[in-house]
Amino acid sequence: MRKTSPKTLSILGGALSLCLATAVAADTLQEVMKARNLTEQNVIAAAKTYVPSGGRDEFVAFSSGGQSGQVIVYGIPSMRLLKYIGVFTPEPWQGYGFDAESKAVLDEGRIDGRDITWGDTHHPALSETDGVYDGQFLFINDKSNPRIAVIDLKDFETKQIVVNPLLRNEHGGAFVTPNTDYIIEGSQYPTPLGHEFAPLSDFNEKYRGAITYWKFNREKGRIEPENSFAVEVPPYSQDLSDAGKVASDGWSFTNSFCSERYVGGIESGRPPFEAGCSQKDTDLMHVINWRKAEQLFKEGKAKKVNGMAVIPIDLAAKEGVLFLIPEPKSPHGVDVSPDGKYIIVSGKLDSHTWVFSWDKIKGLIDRKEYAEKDPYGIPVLDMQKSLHKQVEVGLGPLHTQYDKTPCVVYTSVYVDSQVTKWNYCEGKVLDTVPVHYNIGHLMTMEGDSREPQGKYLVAMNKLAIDRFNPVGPLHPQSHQLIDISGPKMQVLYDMPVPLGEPHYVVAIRASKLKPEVRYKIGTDSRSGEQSPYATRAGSERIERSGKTVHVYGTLIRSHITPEIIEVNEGDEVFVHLTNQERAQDQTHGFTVGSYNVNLSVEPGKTATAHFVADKSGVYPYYCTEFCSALHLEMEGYLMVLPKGGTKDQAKMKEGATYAKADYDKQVEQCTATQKVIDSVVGFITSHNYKDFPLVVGMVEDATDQLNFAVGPKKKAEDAATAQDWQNATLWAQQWFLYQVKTADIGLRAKAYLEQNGAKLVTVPAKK
Ligand code: K7E
Ligand code: CUA
Repeated sequence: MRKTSPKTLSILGGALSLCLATAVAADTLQEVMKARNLTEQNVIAAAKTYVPSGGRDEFVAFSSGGQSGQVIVYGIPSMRLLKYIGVFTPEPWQGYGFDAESKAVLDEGRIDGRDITWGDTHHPALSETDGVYDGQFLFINDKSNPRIAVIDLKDFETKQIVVNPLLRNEHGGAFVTPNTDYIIEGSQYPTPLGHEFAPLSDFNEKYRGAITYWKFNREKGRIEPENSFAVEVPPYSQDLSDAGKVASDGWSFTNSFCSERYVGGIESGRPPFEAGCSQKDTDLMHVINWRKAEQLFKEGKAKKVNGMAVIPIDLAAKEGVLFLIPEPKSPHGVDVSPDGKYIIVSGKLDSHTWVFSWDKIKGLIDRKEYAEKDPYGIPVLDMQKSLHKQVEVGLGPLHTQYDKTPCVVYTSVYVDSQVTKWNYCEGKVLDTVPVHYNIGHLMTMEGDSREPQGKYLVAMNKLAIDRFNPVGPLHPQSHQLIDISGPKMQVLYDMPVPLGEPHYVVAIRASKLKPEVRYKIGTDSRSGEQSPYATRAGSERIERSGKTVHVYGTLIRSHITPEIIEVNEGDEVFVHLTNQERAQDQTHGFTVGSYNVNLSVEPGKTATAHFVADKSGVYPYYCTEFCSALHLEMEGYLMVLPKGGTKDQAKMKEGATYAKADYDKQVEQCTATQKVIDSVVGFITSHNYKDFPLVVGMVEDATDQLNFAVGPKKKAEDAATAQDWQNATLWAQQWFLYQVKTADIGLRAKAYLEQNGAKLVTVPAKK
């Protein structure tokens, strides 16, 4: 017969009294609104963004981290921060830039032999399959130091950084072609290509831009520089890019903002750049047939510049690779429609947004109907003949994103601080909403893919004056969430972003992301390969050869093996640590103070700390993640012996503190704990726990922990037989610790089952 245990009763009683207490203490909605001075609109906005405790967001956003050189991950609609991903900048929590493996990734981003430990990240791009986000990879550019990084969304880690060997800076990246064959990176400020010098007097002749098409190998998850190429372009100061899709697949578009080719010199009395770069009424959009350029590259017709294949301007012009079209003055943003039939460009100094028609452009190109040639011999198409519509959307329009509803778009309007919703097919404005303040990019859910999802829009505002609690002259950035599901846009939430100036964000339906929770044991997470230093429990060792010391160690709740490491002053030390855990979220850290060492070793991962022990002394090391009740005891000593020191300085004297009575007491405790474990196991196995994958994982973990207790138990009993009460007591203590870990996980699993309505399947066996 099944009886409700007294323990269950007391838990039930606790829950009941909690309910009653809530009912008594809670205010009504009206009272809360009054006390907090909230309007009905506010409450509706709150309800639209609120995700209850334990709930999930519908979309996951990847935001550029601006000058932080990182990527910020947050959920939509809750705007809750989920992660920072270290990309161009060391990120201590993830050990990124602190373990030898990630240092190798950051080293790929060195320029001219110099470490570049930050990045000006602007545009993240998600990998696409057939123009639709597939959730596999994320790419992001560094504007200041022309680089592209590859982040694998299996573990949200940066795997590769490539440096553009042609450019000194860029802006039109990262944008992917519809099957992620190429990642586009366009130049910004013109320079001589290939990192060369040329005097400014040769600006028109020697200074250039280049649109680079980095080949991406999806199987390897890496960019292949040897299979990548660039198209040389005039010194027009290229800005943003976008890849054509569907109708315009095989083409890409890049705008420019200083086709005047003006060079300032304010200090010598010349009018500044800003004046000279806005003389003309129009700038020039670059239209590039990258498929044709790829063919020329494969035929060996590209020339090599600093190791990169480049299609020169004259070849590009002759072979129908490169065309120009006048576009609104000082544009910022070129956005291809989901069907690829329209290209929308906004001029910062024009209140109109221009809609170009791909059909018209393609017709002009096919008929070789050119208005003129630019000074470099590039065919220029007639503006009016390429245009579909010009629409007045407000002062200082910048970027455009697409809605789920065909023909509907949203444009950020910088000077007017607003988002304008409009119909580009018919050319009419539908709605506007103020944002706070001076919006740069904006982003709709999957809004730059072939299948925009509508629903929400994020406005990335440059200025946050008066929006948040003041924190000094450097204000946070402001991301505003806007509901776009109805005919009228509604601002729902202001999120301060305190980590650099994010420029662009992309958001993907959360269900498309399938990140892993653990690594295969011994994985070098930065390369994705099995680490040559992977170490299994039981094979930990310290190997020396001359002045080099390799420590092969393991981490598991709650100890680091080895616990004493002895080296000589001046030794080069490698500490390779493998986390033996299979349980979710059981990350261990590792630091050696004063040596700038900090690792993050997630379950299954192998990471290496590398340093020269150049100062003798005693250096405690420890785990930096609060991983378990005995976390503080997850410690050890690095003994750096002074020159000329003797070996036994790291030896310990054994004391004999414990007697038989201590041992017996410890064993008694172990026996009592085992009873608790048995009852928890009884509860779990009598329920349908196998229907709960999370609990299955916990049960595996608990079983592991209990199996670990077997060895210490045997050692304790052997020592007791030999009447070595000191070691018998200590090993019995270790046996107990594994039991505690087992019970801890078991109780968590039990609570989860209770809270999630697990059903009784068998009657627990009577003990
Ligand atoms: Cu894509 Cu800031 Cu509009 Cu760069 S952005 S500047
Ligand atoms: Cu491992 Cu704390």
